[in-house]
Amino acid sequence: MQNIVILVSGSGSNMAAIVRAAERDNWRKLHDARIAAVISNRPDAGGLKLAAAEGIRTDVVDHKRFDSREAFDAELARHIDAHQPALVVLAGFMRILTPGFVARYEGRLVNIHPSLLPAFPGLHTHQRALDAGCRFAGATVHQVTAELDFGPILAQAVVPVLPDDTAATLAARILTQEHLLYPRAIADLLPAL
Ligand code: NHR
Ligand code: GAR
Repeated sequence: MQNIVILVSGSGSNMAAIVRAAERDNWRKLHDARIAAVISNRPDAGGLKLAAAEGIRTDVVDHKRFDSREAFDAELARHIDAHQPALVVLAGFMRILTPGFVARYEGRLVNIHPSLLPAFPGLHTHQRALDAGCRFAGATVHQVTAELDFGPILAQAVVPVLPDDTAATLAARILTQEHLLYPRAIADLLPAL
């Protein structure tokens, strides 16, 4: 069985899209894969309730209880490794990960970032795309490496920027595409793991 562990920090809509795609497309039969657990660094993340409602195991490793990134990442890795994952998926996960953590999961750690990388790594991507006058924006699924939002690109989706867009309207248009893109990119990756 290929176990997938999903890390979230917020509302978890990408996580929910992956869970629904796994059910709809029967990843159990097709890829011998399942979503084994959803882990959040925030106890109040909406994604935890969504996952629990789907019958998925949930877990919290609160980064505020640790005084270094290394200590947080070590505890996070311990909770992840309990599920012996073939793949670790960042879905709106908001903590930068240490090089040691990234090395542990090399080749089986992926992220979705709400910009057309290599443009706009880091935070506040939608406002930065608007400020730059971009006519197109989008999302990127990439392998996670030690360098933030810089790992090999696996898939991208493009949306137009419309004249009256705000960061919020652009984010919503991109998020709709993320929900299609991320499950597809993961399904494409599973046979290679
Ligand atoms: N870690 C590594 N090593 N490499 C990547 O490519 C990573 C990563 C951790 C998270 C997601 C990423 C995104 O898609 C991601 C990619 C958080 C921050 C950030 O600045 C930046 C990028 C991403 C996620 N976080 C602040 C921090 O100090 C905290 C912000 C907050 O809590 O709201 O960790 O954009
Ligand atoms: C998504 O747009 C995701 O790409 C982005 O946050 C949103 C999370 O939504 N990720 C980052 O900005 C990572 N730094 P979700 O929790 O509903 O999936």
